[in-house]
Amino acid sequence: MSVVGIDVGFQNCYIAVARSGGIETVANEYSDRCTPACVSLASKNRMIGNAAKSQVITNFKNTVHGFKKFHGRAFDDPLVQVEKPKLPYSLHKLTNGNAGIKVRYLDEDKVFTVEQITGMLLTKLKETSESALKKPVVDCVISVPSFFTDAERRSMLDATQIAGLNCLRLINDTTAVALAYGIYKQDLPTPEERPRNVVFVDMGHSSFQVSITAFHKGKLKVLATAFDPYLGGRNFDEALVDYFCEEFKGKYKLNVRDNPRALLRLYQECEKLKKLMSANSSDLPLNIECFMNDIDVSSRMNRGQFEDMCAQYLMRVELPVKAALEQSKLSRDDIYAVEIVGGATRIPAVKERITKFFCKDISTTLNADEAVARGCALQCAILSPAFKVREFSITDVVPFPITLRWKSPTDDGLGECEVFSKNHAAPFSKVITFHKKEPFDLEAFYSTPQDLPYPDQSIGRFSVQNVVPQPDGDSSKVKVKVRVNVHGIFSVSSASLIEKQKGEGEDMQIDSEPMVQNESRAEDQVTFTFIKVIQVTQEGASGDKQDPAAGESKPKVKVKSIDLPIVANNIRQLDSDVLNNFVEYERQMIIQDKQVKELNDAKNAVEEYVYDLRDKLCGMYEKFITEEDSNRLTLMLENTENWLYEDGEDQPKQVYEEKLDALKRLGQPIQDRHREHEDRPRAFEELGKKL
Ligand code: ATP
Ligand code: K
Ligand code: MG
Repeated sequence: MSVVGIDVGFQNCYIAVARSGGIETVANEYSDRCTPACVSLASKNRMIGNAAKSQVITNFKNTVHGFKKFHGRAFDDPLVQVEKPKLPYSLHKLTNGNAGIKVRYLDEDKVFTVEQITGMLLTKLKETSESALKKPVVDCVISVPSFFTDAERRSMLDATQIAGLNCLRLINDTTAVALAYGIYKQDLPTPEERPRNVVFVDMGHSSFQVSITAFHKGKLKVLATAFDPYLGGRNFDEALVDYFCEEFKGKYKLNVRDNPRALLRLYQECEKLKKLMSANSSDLPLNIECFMNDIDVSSRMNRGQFEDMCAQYLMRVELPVKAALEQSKLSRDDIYAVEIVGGATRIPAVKERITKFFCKDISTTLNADEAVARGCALQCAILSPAFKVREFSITDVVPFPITLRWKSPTDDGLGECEVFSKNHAAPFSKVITFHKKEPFDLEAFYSTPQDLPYPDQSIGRFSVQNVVPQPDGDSSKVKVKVRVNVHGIFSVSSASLIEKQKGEGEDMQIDSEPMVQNESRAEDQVTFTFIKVIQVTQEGASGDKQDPAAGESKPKVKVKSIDLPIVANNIRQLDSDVLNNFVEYERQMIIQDKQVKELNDAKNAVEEYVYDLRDKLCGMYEKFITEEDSNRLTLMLENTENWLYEDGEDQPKQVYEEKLDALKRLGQPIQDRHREHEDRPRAFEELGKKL
């Protein structure tokens, strides 16, 4: 079993693994610990990560980035519609209404779902972790923004399946950071002491998240989360891009927005400039050669100007921070530390706003780029039975309140009840008791659409089937378990009918259950989950909730519990058939990429051998070959080089392998003569030593 944590960022992905007794972030084949969230489709293969990023401008129509926000979204979703005109690649409406990504792949038009694109990215991240750990990787923990709704989380889980990963937990970005912060701390308060309250702030490329977490020895409890899902580093890039587009329109008569390549280059240069301005408050140049229509452009900018033009974004920094503090019901004095992570918190003005709000210096003890991935790996280690790690319990929160509404065909009215309030502890299960004579539907939805960064408040419909009246015609008691699971996903997870048995008593004894039960289940190993019993009578259609503990005790009767099937509907998730096809297709693409890589490697090996041998013929091998043979071989190498660019450009792997063998047959004897010559004095030397 592997211990792997993956931070799937909007722009940057990081991987951490458990290795040699600790948690380490790992580098990819480019010795880069950051893998860009970028996938480029081409006529023979795919490029993913760094290789794809280098295609952003050259192959812009088929190089996909900035797709994380499309998870679980319909094509007509307002957010998708806002993003669409800004993308260099095309979006396409899928038959199920979802947003698909249209590209040219293997010389054909192809539409991929966002789950498939993220699946490709995850395939790459999986391979990188496999080469770091030198073993297959399946189990992992992956981070998502704390404001992701059910549909977005389900979509992310589908993507992990497509990549052949088993995600043990989708953990919220800021919770992962809190874990990375707390688990190594030796001086956390004991259970009797007041908690240590820490604020975690993460501003990435696309979003801004804040959480307030209370720490005790061996545990953390998230008290509140707040966010601005639309504020991140890219807003600051866009402000610069807007500014220079305007400037270049006047100064050079260039319409940059009409030229996708130029626009993409401007984005890249503006991002670099933005980063430079974080370290430097003086005037800085922006120069781009051959920018558009063969024109070189140049301009200048300084931090003061930049902050002025970004005032509208900087103003928004305080809002989630303030909201989180209010929700936590803490005062500024209760805050022990403010820890910041995420690339965009390096912007001095962003840091200033946070410092000013808390009247406190912010700490940067965590690695701003790697803390999320490290937290994910730690969570994976905790969940892994094969890995010993300090006990640490994590209690997260429900970001948006969830309401359940019920109806059965002959019910006169609807009933509803908020089952999870905002910032309710998660994962968490509750049992709700209904009194019903027939099957009924439960409709789950987010209670506050105005606070939801998602256009559809519905979560799904759950039909509780096979409900029948008691033999005497009375309503049956139906216990329904609802839960927010480790991934932060809501479901009606089980239902059972409690059948009256012939016993001494006439009434079922329904009220003597403890109101709160401890329950620990395999999938919630991290924390004990409380089951709270809410009693909802059939008249509960009017919304009444009874406190079962208040019921008078009755004589005990035998009861039999029958499991009831639940059919989930209207859940925004891929069908299992579709998902299986995607899994299979991803496998084929992996094979295809591997074949292309092997082919390229075979071709490169020929080229390398040509260069290497040619160099040596005029150098170290000179004495070991006649001039005539050397000339003939040099000519042959030259021919091979030309062939590689002409007829040999696109040949099967075997042809390159044969070519290499043929060259080696000529090169090897020279190499052997050279080696023999080199070894001879050494052999004498060693003989001399022995004598
Ligand atoms: P998200 O969390 O929104 O999914 P992400 O995790 O990919 O996105 P990060 O890697 O945390 O984002 O941060 C990337 C952002 O940080 C980019 O906008 C980048 O330009 C910005 N950034 C990185 N370094 C600096 C710097 N020195 N100054 C200003 N901005 C920076
Ligand atoms: K990241
Ligand atoms: Mg991030």
